[in-house]
Amino acid sequence: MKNMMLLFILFLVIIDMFPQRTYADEYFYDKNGRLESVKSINNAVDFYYDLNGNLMRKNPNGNLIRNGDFEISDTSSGTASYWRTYTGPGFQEPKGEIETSTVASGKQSQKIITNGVGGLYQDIQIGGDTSYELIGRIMPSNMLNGTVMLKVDYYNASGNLISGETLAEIGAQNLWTTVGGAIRTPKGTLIARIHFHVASSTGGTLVVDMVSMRKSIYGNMLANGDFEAQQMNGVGDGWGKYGAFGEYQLISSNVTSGVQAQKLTMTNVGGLYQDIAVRGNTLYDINGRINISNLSSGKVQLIVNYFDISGKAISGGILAEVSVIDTWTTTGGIIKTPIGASIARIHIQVASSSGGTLLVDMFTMKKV
Ligand SMILES: [Ca+2]
Ligand SMILES: [Ca+2]
Repeated sequence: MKNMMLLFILFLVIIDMFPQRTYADEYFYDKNGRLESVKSINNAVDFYYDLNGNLMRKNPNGNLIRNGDFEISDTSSGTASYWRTYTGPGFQEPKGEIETSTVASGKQSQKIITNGVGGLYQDIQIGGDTSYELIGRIMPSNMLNGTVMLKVDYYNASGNLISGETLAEIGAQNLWTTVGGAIRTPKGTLIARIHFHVASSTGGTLVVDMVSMRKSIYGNMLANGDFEAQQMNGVGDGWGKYGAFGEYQLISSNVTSGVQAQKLTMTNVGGLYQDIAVRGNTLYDINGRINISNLSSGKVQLIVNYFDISGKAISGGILAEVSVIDTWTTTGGIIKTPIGASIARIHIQVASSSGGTLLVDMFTMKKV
């Protein structure tokens, strides 16, 4: 009897290390009590509201990650709901903190502080032999060595590891970088374990936010390229401002995808940018739509600059230019990253000292 009991306890301990399964629909609400998402096994529906709170759109291909924006947490834990830090041989369990000053979306992000190799994960129940796009925004700091990775491990119905892959790896610190891209789950996959992994022998600090995973055969690597997600200071989540003082606003009157587009009213040279983790010597296709309403001189340019694993600038240049007025124009092209590139910084820039006004929407980047 005693032995049976011991076996049972051992069984429980082992089971706890296996990927977690979910069984029922889960309902997620925003801070205003509006239904934001309904998630079930390998399925999610997201709900979008206009600035007045009216339901504008349902997206049946919603985000499969639970609490991917880290807005849900309880005060007793430093790790946001649905996320876990890892323990076990070879790992240093990180200290989790809910971060409220350095965020990429909403009011919270997840900070982890490690003394060695360790990280944060979530298990997602999904389908095998299926294509998804998985992206997140990360900001490493206080690392003396090593890198930060986005890794995915695939488990079968018995909880056995089938295979794993590293989707992105960066070493640049104190910058928000979008990491991720397309994945195809191996046959027999029931659970994908999504890791944000600090691969540093002395550890470091990592802030994570805006994690999403959707069914997709396209595999867009940009965060919020369609400017549908919420905003901070008028700029769509995931994007940064630079250059001249300008006005930034998300508008819903003249859009080319979904219900929102980004409006820029610049008084001099400047615009929007986003840093994306890339591999060196690799082809990517970058495309987006631009609608210029006012530009007295110069062009609107798409510029890509490259940085190495330590964050040092390598090279860069203009990918495309637009000057057509009052027309949604698709612009972009294929880039080949230089050898050693780790980050591509994409700028959408008004290249005119007299400024200009334009709308931006539907930006995508994918591996060719
Ligand atoms: Ca957030
Ligand atoms: Ca849009």
